[in-house]
Amino acid sequence: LKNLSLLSPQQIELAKMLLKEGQKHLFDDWSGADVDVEKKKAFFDQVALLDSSYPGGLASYIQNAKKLLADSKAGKNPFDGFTPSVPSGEVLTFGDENFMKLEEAGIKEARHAIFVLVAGGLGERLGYKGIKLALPVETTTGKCFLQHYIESILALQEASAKLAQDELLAKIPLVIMTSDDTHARTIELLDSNSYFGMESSQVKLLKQEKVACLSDNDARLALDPNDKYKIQTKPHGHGDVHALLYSSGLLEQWKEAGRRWVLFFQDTNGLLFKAIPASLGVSATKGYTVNSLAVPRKAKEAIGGITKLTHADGRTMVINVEYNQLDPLLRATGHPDGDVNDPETGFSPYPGNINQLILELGPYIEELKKTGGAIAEFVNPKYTDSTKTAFKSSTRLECMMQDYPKTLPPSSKVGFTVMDTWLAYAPVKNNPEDAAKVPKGNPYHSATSGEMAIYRANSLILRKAGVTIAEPVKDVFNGQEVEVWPRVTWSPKWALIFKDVKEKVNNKCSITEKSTLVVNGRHVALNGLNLDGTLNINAVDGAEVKLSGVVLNKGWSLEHVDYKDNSFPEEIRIRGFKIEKVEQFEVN
Ligand code: UGB
Repeated sequence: LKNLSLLSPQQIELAKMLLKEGQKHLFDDWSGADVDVEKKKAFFDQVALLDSSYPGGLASYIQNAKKLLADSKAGKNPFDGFTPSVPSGEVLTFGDENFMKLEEAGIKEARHAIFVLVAGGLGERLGYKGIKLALPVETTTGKCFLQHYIESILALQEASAKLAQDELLAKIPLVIMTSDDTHARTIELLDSNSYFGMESSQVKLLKQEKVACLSDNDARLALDPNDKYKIQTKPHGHGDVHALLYSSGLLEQWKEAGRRWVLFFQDTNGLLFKAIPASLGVSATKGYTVNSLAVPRKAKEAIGGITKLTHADGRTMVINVEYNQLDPLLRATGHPDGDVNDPETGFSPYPGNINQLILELGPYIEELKKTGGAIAEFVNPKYTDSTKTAFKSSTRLECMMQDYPKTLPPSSKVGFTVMDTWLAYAPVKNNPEDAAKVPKGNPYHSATSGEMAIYRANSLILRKAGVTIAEPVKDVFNGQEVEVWPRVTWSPKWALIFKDVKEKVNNKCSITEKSTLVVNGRHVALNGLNLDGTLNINAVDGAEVKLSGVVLNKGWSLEHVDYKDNSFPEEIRIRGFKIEKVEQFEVN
């Protein structure tokens, strides 16, 4: 290395650091100083990037890895000394007086919000090649997740500014965390759709970097099998979002501008914005510095459980325990059956984490100043045998955004809000084959169930507002039995909260099971409308539309599609049906 005149002083320091941290093997196959000069430069560029994108630098990463790998080898329990118990939080019932009050409080607060969408993950489990943000939420309108999210934030922005009669904070910022896997395609999706109506300056993209892979228990960095001048890298997890936000400097700017809440959310939950106003209302009225949104959880369901952990020394915290750790933790602490449903409710007593966090901005910044955004990490090596001396393939450190409360002082107000699953949570994560294998009664978390959940929620909300909605029928798509409700969709500007819906429909309306209703417009009132078929309403802003009477036509039907049938596009195959548009009534 000394002979390499190509090295800058900074690179020489990085080389020394690598040697000090036991990484000499990286250079074992390097040829003479004058060979592969460009590749060697690129190697040090990569090392510099790995160094600058990890809180504390690459040396810290290697040291943390050594410690976590030693703990893993020793079989150390990450919850050693802690006893789990069921925490208490806010349990909300959709549509009651308390819920509606919280929704209004949430709308009021929305103008102080910042939304942060973590979208660096690729849909590997889903078996979809594109970015998940580009997938349709439902195929009646075909709107993609990103469009739905942006339209929801814009509607919140407008409703909140109107309530406060204040334009000062009007533009709600949206941060999107991307990765090398999703960055370019996210920009392309935004650009080619004029940011779905949002001002481009409102959207900030922060790209997370991957971390170095580790090839053994000594945390020796793994080289790319095809390139001896490149370190192999893998994603570090959604926990990166905190360090990225901190180092961007954006949080301080927003705090100065009067913002108060940071709302984190995931890439494919089409129901989420139905739960946002009330949960933000809970944060504001309860003064929670951390508020996690949760849903009732079936035992062993593949979502984490929100758990109160009490240490032998008296410390307590309310934190997500991942589903693969909850069962062993319970068994080890006097619950021999582990993670099981409460026979009375049919659900696990531990609420399910849906990774929607609302953090109060001021305390969040204070905490990040202490930690630099570093989040408790874990490592999950797949060992070749029980001696745990070698790995089947390289591993890396990982981190999760919901582990943020782990470092908080005990005085912090950490709470959670439980809402019905039908209202709040329908992610699209599993491919058809895996979804079909989900134990009966547990949610599929597939493109099929994600779309059906939208129709179900909208139908149930209309029903609660007095509309007569037909009972759903059962059908099987891609091996998954689902309830098919009338295909009701509306744009967020039509209704954000239950009060909006109640004001725009009356109890003389009815919708049959075969029906499809698309409401796209602000002032559309359904006043004694009897729908048996498809009705598509598009109203420009300012138009006042009142609909009554009977709409009867052949409507739109769902045609089965097999996921193995390559003649259909991937986004159709993964849901197992296609909408056949036979006949509709359109109001423009
Ligand atoms: N993501 C990133 O932005 N970067 C990454 O490096 C990785 C992911 P997954 P996961 O709600 O159902 C979480 O892979 O991590 C984004 C919780 O840990 O879909 O397996 C990615 O783009 C779990 O407790 O989920 O499980 C996506 O938007 C439970 O709540 C998001 O992070 C579960 O979500 C989540 O990534 C759930």
